[in-house]
Amino acid sequence: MKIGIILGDQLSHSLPTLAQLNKQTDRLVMAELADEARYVKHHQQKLALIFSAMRHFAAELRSTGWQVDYHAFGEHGFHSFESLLETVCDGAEAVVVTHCGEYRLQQRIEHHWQKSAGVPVHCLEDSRFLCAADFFQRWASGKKQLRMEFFYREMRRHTGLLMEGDEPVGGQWNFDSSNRQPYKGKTPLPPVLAFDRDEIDRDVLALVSEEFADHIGTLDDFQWGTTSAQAQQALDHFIEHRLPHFGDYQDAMVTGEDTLFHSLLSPYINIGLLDPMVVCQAAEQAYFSGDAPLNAVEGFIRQIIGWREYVRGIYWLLMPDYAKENRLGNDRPLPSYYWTGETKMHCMAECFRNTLDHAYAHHIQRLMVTGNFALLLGVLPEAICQWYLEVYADAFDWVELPNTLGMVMHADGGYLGSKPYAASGSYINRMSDYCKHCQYNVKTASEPDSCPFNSLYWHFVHRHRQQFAGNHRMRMIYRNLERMEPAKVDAMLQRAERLLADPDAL
Ligand code: FAD
Ligand code: DLZ
Ligand code: SF4
Repeated sequence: MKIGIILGDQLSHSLPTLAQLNKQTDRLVMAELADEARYVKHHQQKLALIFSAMRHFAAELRSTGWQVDYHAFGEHGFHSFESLLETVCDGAEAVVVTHCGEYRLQQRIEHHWQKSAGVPVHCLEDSRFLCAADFFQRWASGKKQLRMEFFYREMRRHTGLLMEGDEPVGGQWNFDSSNRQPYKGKTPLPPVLAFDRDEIDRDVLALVSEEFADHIGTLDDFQWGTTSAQAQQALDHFIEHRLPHFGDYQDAMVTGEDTLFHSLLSPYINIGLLDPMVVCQAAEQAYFSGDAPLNAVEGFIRQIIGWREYVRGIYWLLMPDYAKENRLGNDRPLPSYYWTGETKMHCMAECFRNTLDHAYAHHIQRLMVTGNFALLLGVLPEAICQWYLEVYADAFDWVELPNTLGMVMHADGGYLGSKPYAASGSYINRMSDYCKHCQYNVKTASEPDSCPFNSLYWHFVHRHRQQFAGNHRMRMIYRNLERMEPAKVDAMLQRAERLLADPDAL
């Protein structure tokens, strides 16, 4: 008899562990563990999603004939996988597990599990990704800097998505330049998708509110699907109501509109309830049937077969050293409003509200508002990485870390992206209505009520001159700084210094 351990983000019927085992003779083990639930203080909705989806998945497995031992939180004495293995492996000949998404836990699987289990542990490659780790290594080897765009083209060829022979459909690989419209309210927003809650959901919500009340966020507006059928409903809903406008408004932000035309599919894909290729094929089909335009479908598919696979490749290529990178030498703590949401900066307050209420923020909110601000401030990468890992329902180390440390903080020296995504308030003003509702003035930089992003942006550019002046993509920015009147530059830098002395006051 073999034991298959299924982790909380391995909720796929196509999981290699299942293919390797025999329903009749082997047993599956799943456990809600204190060490996993508490090693960072995950948002309450993230915990509820993972536990409820795990319980539903165990029930689905049982209904298809698997023998599953499920250990619910508080109903067993194991705090870690090691203590679980010490007990559940009696009489087993081996343990089977699929490669974990996190370096921390994978290390434990490789170096500690066998000792605890007392039998061999077989770790299988995770076939649910579209790019195998060794393919990425071959592609990356010998390159000083990696560029997502070239990796993405390889992935288009590899998957055949939106391809006509060896050529991209529409004659162009990337339609990003058509995906930068602000949202002015002309296109109606998509209808809301709500899921019925069952007893499993109710039990888990009660458990999380009792046991994890000290974790960030609330459960009041828990809207995530927790079964593979609900995840499929979310996909269908996205394809019909959101995908047609996904491209146009991909970078837009609007007060009170927390999702716009984004898919909200990342948690389902990351925990295994949806297969990334199935998601992309559904989007591709919408293009071929004339239900969604090419800029939307290409933009969406690029996020999944491009960015998602690219950051995973980088993670496994560079861990564990990657997590320690801090090439800009940042050391500031995270201001308290990252936890409370209470700040006068309206753009930040909106992103924090979405984060606290839904364990969600869309990409531009993460990258250009809360991330950009942490970059401009010079926050210690480790602190901001931990925050992103805790607060989002879709956050797992393999995807969160390269996005935060590489894309947002540029702490890897530009290995992941060629230039930092630093921006002043003008970018936020162009892409949103936030500045209209803000106490700060986005048009000025050195007055007492000036937008903090403005002076901090120029302070960032000025203090990192040595790192970035030679970067051809930043040449124009340094030219602009040089052309400014010295008195104006001084006033901006002085204002930035005052803000940096007490960022919590903003
Ligand atoms: P959509 O805008 O609808 O995009 C479609 C899909 O593309 C997503 O569901 C996701 O699977 C994929 N995708 C898009 N962008 C990325 C990206 N940069 N990296 C990987 N996949 C991408 N995504 C996570 O899944 N988990 C994280 O922990 C995470 N942390 C992030 C931290 C920071 C600082 C930043 C800037 C981005 C992070 N992202 C993360 C990427 C992205 O913001 C989310 O995938 C996206 O916002 C999820 O919402 P959605 O499903 O509505 O996405
Ligand atoms: C994130 C998470 C949480 C919160 N809880 C559990 C759990 O109780 N049991 C479990 O098997 N997995 C959990 N996970 C996921 C793992 O901590 C880990 O992040 C992923 O397996 C990494 O790929
Ligand atoms: Fe944000 Fe500045 Fe605009 Fe206020 S003025 S919303 S702080 S960008």
